Amino acid sequence: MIDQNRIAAANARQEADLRADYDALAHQLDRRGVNIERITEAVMAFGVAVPSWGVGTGGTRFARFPGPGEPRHIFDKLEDCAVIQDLTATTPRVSLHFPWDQVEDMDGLFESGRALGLAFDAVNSNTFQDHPADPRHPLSYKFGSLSHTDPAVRQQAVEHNVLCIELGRKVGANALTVWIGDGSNFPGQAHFARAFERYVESMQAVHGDLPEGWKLFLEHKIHEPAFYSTVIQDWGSSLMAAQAIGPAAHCLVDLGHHAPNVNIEMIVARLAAAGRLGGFHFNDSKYGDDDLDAGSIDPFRLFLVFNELVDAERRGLAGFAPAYMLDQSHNVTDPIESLMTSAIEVARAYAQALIVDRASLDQHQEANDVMLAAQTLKRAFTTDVTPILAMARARKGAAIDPLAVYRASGYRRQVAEIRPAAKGGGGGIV
Ligand SMILES: [Mn+2]
Repeated sequence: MIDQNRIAAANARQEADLRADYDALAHQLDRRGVNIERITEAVMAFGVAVPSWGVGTGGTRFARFPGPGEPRHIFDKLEDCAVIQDLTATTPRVSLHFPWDQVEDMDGLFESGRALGLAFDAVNSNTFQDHPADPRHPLSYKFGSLSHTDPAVRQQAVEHNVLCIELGRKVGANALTVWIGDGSNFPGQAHFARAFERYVESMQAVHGDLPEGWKLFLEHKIHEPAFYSTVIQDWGSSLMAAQAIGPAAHCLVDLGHHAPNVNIEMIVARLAAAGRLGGFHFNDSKYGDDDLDAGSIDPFRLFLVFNELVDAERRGLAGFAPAYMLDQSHNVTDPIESLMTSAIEVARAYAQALIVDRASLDQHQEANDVMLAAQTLKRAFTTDVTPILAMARARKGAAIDPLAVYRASGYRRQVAEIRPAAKGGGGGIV
């Protein structure tokens, strides 16, 4: 954790400058009919969950270069997550992944989180790799899991998901995210329709085990690890599956899981209209990757996604309550620094979307005034909302400049003395 006095001392040095910038922005927004306090309050209430696996150094298929002080287990991971929350006040929840984060004493895990000021978000199952150490997993997922041709493998995968629900209940989670690696690498390898039917049937069994109030998130991905076809490839497959599985099934949009140039903001609008938008995994991508820091490549797209979310919220769509999470792999940066930066970038997109002049946008759209409609969005996107984000953090006791306070704290150096250096080597999803 980061010493509160350290944060307060750093903030005291920057407070006057922030106040001046904030007041200047308040005047500018006021002229546009926007009350800055309303935006700041909304940003203060905004949160995005951090994935437990995100605080470890990731890798590519080719290699992994571990950083110093890598977390050894979930308790170390929680400490790193607490640092992110201490400094940004934007990441109050952690998303666990099983079996990676499974411990004997799940109640103790819940308490450890609480002591650090953290709660738990959706839990994630893992049937994209084998679990050789687990006697409940004698069968291999090499050729699929929930959609496998062998009913015994499907049953094993269903039971793992049911176990994840049980573990999630112990830490106060209320959603299960299911991403499968099922698919094919060769034309002809799999029967598209039958594989999809088997997936739906398996997921119906998982759905039947959901506790009251829980949601089941279906995460689609266009490719990888299967490179020819995946069973839940796109939002269409995801929506079809969710509608067939049951009312608690919702589609989860991972920004990096689409083909390049796909209009993700429109997918968001469609899923919201269908009442099946479950939530997000935020990250960014340039080519076929899906793990770069949120807003690092295409911040305009992130803004356009939030523009649809704010619009859906404003229209009061029934049951609209998407879950927000980061899902990134940090190969060349300190994961804590990347996650802090990404959380702030996601909050930035939200704040920018909140200042869109929606009455004008509606008017320009109805009048087919293309240029003014486009400029209405651009005007919000090009507004520097940094003072709003910093003020929201400062009011919650977090840092005006999280990165500077983190580096000055020496946290990474301190944990590197306690945590043994991790070995590098081969690639693989981490
Ligand atoms: Mn994801």
